[in-house]
Amino acid sequence: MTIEKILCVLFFSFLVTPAMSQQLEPYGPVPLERQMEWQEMEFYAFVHFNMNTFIDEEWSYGDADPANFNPTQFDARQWARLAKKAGMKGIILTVKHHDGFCLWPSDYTEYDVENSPWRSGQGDVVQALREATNEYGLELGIYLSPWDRHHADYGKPEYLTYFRNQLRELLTEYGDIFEVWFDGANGGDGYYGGANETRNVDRKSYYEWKETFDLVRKLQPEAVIFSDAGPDVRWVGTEAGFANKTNWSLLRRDEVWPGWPHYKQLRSGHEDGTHWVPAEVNTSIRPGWYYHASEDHQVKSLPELMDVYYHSIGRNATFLLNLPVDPRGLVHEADSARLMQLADQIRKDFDDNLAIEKPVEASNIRNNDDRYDPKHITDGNPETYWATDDGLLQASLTIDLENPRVINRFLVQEYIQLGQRVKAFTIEALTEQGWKQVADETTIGYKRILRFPDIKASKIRFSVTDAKAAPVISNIELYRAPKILSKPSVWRSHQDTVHIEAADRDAAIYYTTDGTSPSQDSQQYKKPFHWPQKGSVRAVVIDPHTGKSSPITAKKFDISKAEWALVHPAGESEKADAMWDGRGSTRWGTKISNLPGSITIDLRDHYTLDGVTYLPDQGRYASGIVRRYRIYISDDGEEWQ
Ligand code: FUL
Repeated sequence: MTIEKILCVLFFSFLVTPAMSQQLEPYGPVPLERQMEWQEMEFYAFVHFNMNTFIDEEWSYGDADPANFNPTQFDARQWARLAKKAGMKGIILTVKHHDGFCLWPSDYTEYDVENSPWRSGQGDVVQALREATNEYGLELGIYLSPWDRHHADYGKPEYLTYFRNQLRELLTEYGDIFEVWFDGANGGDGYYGGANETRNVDRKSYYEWKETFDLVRKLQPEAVIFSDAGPDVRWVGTEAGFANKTNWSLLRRDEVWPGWPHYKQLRSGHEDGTHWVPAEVNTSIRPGWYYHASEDHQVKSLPELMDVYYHSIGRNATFLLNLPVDPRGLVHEADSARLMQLADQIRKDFDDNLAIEKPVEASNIRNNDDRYDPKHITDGNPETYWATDDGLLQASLTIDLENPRVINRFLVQEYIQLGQRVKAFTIEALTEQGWKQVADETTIGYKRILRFPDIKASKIRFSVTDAKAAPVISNIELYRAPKILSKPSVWRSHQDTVHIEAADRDAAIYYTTDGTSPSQDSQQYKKPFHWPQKGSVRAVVIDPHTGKSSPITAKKFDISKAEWALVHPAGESEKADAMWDGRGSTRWGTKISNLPGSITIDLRDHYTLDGVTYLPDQGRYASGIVRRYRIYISDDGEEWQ
C-alpha cells in the first residue's frame, strides 16, 4: 500500500466514524422477515373440524370409524367468507388432530377422508380450504398433531418417518403455508393400531424436532413454525385468551420445548431472551375447540371477545380465534353472528384516530436529525419512527390535540425491527385540572393498546420511564371507543344485596324496582344495594356520550334467602353458600357416595311455595349434574311430603 493510500484510508475513516457511531443499530434479538409478516397479520382464525366433530368429542381415541366423517353441507368458502368479513388475515386448519384422522387423502394412511363416505371418498378438506382462502385473499396454515392416537408406530422412531412424510405432502401439495402449528399435547392412552394402551414419549427428545423444523424450512421457508418453544412463534401458555401485560417477544429458546412444564412463563416471555419468539394467543369462541351442540348457548359474549382482543393484539401478541365447524361443515349461526359483532366493535373502536397528523414535541431527538423527529409517530407510516440519543433510557413526547378531546384508548408501537426496547412507560393527559396520570405500564413491543375511562384532554404525554436501549417508537394512536352496550347482569346475593354489572365499566347503569322500564331518568346504579323484596329489578346500560342504550335486563327475584340454612349434609354451610349466592358461575357440590343422596334446607319461615329452581354447573367440564330428583317439603322437619 502506498503512503497516499494509507492516508486516504485514515482520512476516510476519520470522516465516517462519528456518523457511524450515530447509526441506529438493532438492540438484542430482532424479528426475521417471516416473523414480521406474521406479526402484522394480527388476527386470524383457527378451524377445529375433524373426526371429533362427528362423534361429539374433544380428544377422541383414534379408533372411530372413518364412516363417521360425513358433513352434509360442507362449505369451506363460508368459513373463509366469515374470516374475511371479520378482518382476519388467514385460517389455520386442524388437518390431523390427536386421533390421527386426516382431512386430506394421505398416501401414508388409510385413516383419512378417502375412506369416509363424504363425497364418496373423493373429498379433500385441505384442498377445499386452500381454494377458499385463495378466493378470499387469506393465508392458509396447518395444524398437524404430533401426537397420533391411531398410528400403530406412535412412540417408535418409525412414526417420525410417517409424521414427516405427511408434513411433506402438506407442504408441497397445497401451495404457500403461512404457519405450521405443532401442539404440545403428547402421549397418553390411545388405540395405536389396536394395541389400546398408554404410550408415553420423552417430549424433549422423541420428536427430534430439529429435523422436522429443517424440513419445514426447506419446503416452506416463509412459513413460521409454532410450538410451545417456537422456534418462530410461541404459545402464550394459556388457552384462556390473554398474554400478560408484560410481554416480551423474547425467549431463552433453548430452555424450552413442546410440553415444557414451566409453560406459564410463556405468558410474559423472557426479558433476557436469546431469540425473537413472539406470542400467539389462541382461544376458542366457545368452551370447546370442537363443535358440540350442547355449547350452542355458551358462545363467548362480545365483551369477553373484546377482552381477548385487547389482551392479545393489545398486549404484543397475535389473536388466533377458533371457530369450531359443525357436523354440517359450516360455522354455526351463533358463532358467525358473534364473530360479526366482534368485527363491528373492533372497527368502531378504531374508527377515528384522534392523533393522526397532530403536532408532537419530544424531550430529545436523536442527533437532532429529522429522520428521528417525533412527528413520525403521528404520520401513519409504520416505517418511520422517533428515536432518542444512545444511552438515553428515559424520554417523553407530547401530542398536541389542538382542541380538548375525550379519549379512552391509547395505542403505541415500537419499531421492533430494531428490537424490543421499552421496559416501562406512562401516559398523562392535560385536563382542565392540569396533568393527570392515565397509565403506568411496562412493555410495548409490536403493539400495545390500553383502555381507560373517558378523559377529556388537550395534550397527551407519553414517557418512557425505563428501557433496555434508546427507545424507538413508530406509532401512537388515540381513540374514543364507544361503550359496549350489552345487557347488564343482575344478581342478588344470599344476603339480599343486588349487584348490577355492565360489560363496559365506564358506561352508566340505570335501574328500577317497580316493574317500569329503566331510562336515563331512573335511579343510577353506583353500588350494590339491599333489596329483600319479591319482584323484579330492571336495568339498562347507557353510553353517556351517544345516549344509546343496551337491551333491558329484567331479573325476577322471589323469596329472600337471607335466613336459609343448610341442615344436611352438616358442616357444609359455608361452602354451600355458592349454591344460593345468586351467581351462576359459582357452584357447590358434595360427595354423595350412596345415591340417592339428599340435601336439606331450613327456610326458617313458612311459605306457600309454587316452584323451585335448580341451575346445574355451568362449567366446561360440568360435573354432579342431577338427573333424577324428588323434592319434599315439611312444616316441622319431621313429616315430609
Ligand atoms: C390443545 C389440544 O389438545 C386441543 O385439542 C386443541 O387442539 C388446542 C388448540 O391445542 O393443546
